[in-house]
This record gives sequence, C-alpha cells and structure tokens, in this order.
Amino acid sequence: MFRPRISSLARFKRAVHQFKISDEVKDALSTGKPVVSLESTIITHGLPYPQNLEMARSVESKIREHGAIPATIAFMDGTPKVGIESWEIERLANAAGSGNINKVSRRDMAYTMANKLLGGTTISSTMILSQLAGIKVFATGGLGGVHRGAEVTMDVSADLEELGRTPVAVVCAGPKAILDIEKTMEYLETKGCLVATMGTPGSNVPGFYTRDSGVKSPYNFETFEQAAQIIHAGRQLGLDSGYLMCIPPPVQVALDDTLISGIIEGATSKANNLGIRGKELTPFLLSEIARETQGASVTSNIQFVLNNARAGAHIASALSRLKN
Ligand code: PSU
Ligand code: MN
Repeated sequence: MFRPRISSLARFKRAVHQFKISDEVKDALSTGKPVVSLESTIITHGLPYPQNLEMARSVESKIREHGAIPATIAFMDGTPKVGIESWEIERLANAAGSGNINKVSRRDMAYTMANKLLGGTTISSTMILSQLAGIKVFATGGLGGVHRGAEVTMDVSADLEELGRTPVAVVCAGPKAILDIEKTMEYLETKGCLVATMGTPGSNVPGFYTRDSGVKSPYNFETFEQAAQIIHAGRQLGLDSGYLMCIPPPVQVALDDTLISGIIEGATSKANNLGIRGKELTPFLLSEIARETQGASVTSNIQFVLNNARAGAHIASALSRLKN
C-alpha cells in the first residue's frame, strides 16, 4: 500500500491543525458515510442576496435528501472551515456585494488566513480544503476556465490548475458559457484532468446555461455508479489529478442558446471597455447576465446547483460503497 513520505505526512499533520471540520462532517468521514463539499464563492460573489442564502440552504437539504452529508466550506475570520453552521452561511450571504469579503482561490488563502478575513472559497480552494479533510466529492454550479481572449489576457481560472493537481471530483454543469469552452477543454487535457459528461456515448460537454456547448466530451457515463468507478480507479492508482464530472442541466431550466450567447457577448465587451479583469471578471459577467435576463439566469443557476448536488450525493454514495 502507498504510504506518504514522512515529509509530506508531517506537512499534512501541520495543515489539518489550521482548519476546523464540523463534528457532523468529522463523524461522517470517520464512519465512511458519503460527504459532499460545497464552495462559498457562489454565495459571496456568484449570486445576489437573498437568492444566495436560499440557494446555500436548499443545496444542503438536497444533499441530505439524497443520502449524503453536506460540507459547505469558507474562511470565517481567517479560519478555513469545512462544514459551516447555518448562521455562518447567513453571515456570508449578507456580506455578498459589500466588498468586505474576499474571493479566495489558492493564491488568496494565506493572505486571508493571516489577515483573519471573511472569504468565499472558489472551486480551487474548496478542492484543496476538501482534499485535506478527506472529502472526495464536491458539487457546484459552473466551472471557471479559459476566458475569451485569454491568448492576450492570459486569464485562465485557478480552477483548472487545481483540477490538474488535486484528486477531488468536481460535479458541475460544465464550464460557464462566458468562457472559451474549447480552450478550457484543451487546458484540462494538458493538465491531466479526467472530464466525463453524463449522457449517452458521444454527448457533448454542457455549457452551464445550456445543455450542449457544442464541444465534445472526452468521456461519458450513464449512471452515478459508473462515475464513481472512474473516480475510484484513479484514486486506487494514486493519481494526483482531479475529476470533472459534468451534469447537463435539466431541459426545463436550461436557457435559450442564442439569447444567452448574445447577452454574454454584450457583457464581455462591456467588461473590456470598463477594464474589468482578474478576479473581478467572473462576478461582473455573472451579474450582467443576471441583469440582462431579468433574473432568469439566477433562477436557472440555483436549479443547476441543486441538480448537481443531487448527482454529487449519488456519486459520493456509490463511491462509499466501493472498497478501498
Ligand atoms: N459557478 C457559478 N458561480 C460562481 C462560480 C462558479 O455558477 O460564482 C465561481 C466559482 O467559485 C469558481 C469561480 O471557482 O467562480 C471562478 O472564478 P475565476 O474565473 O475568477 O477563476
Ligand atoms: Mn481569472
């Protein structure tokens, strides 16, 4: 059996003392119950109040309904917490849009801790903390990726780097349609991240707001058990790279393709003209899309997260039934 080298074990021991895991999550992990982690940037920088609060609460209930334990992750006054309390979720939701809360990717973690800041975790930092806590499955809405025009700006989400180096399964509705999905898939291939989409063989990757981005998915799976088997095989082998499991959004809540692409183009050029870049870009684009669709994108976004949470709970349950 693989044993970590002493140095990495010591490093790991030191790291686990720096963050808090809730009793419920700790208990679930030690007894082998399925656990699904959740990010918090979607609460703090992805959705407006009060829909962010409603989403954060209902996504936890959805995971419980489908037989797993939810673990929402965030930085509370600098402390990374895995499995925050209901009042903490409320605090994060209230702080959205206030400018008093940090959007935390890998590069922001140390600063957020050292300065005792409140922070919403993106996919990248949620993956890191999930891995440290021993959580294998993480559910969210949409993935960050290679931005349009990245050949000039070099704006590539830290989510993709993390998917190349941290062995956690991210269950989502695909890369957001605000991105260059083809380049995002190329990048994930280079980084060695498994990408599979739920559907019959040959199904394309979903485009977050739409069921079909037009870009081919490298692999497909038709049942949650099959998804779990893929993750299990990679973990058995000790691969360090991540797993991206894409769940096309339900037909009833997917948005109209041509409508949304027009809005995205408008929002992207507005961001260009205003000089909005870096970590502000994704939140800006999401809020523009929400405004232009009169809130329809927010309603859909919440439905996608719930749908992915359900899938995540099933994948985590199937994974917990597979022997190590
Ligand atoms: N998906 C959503 N809303 C969001 C995000 C994803 O539906 O707000 C967040 C995630 O936390 C993701 C982040 O990790 O956006 C990516 O930001 P950037 O493009 O700056 O890396
Ligand atoms: Mn970016």
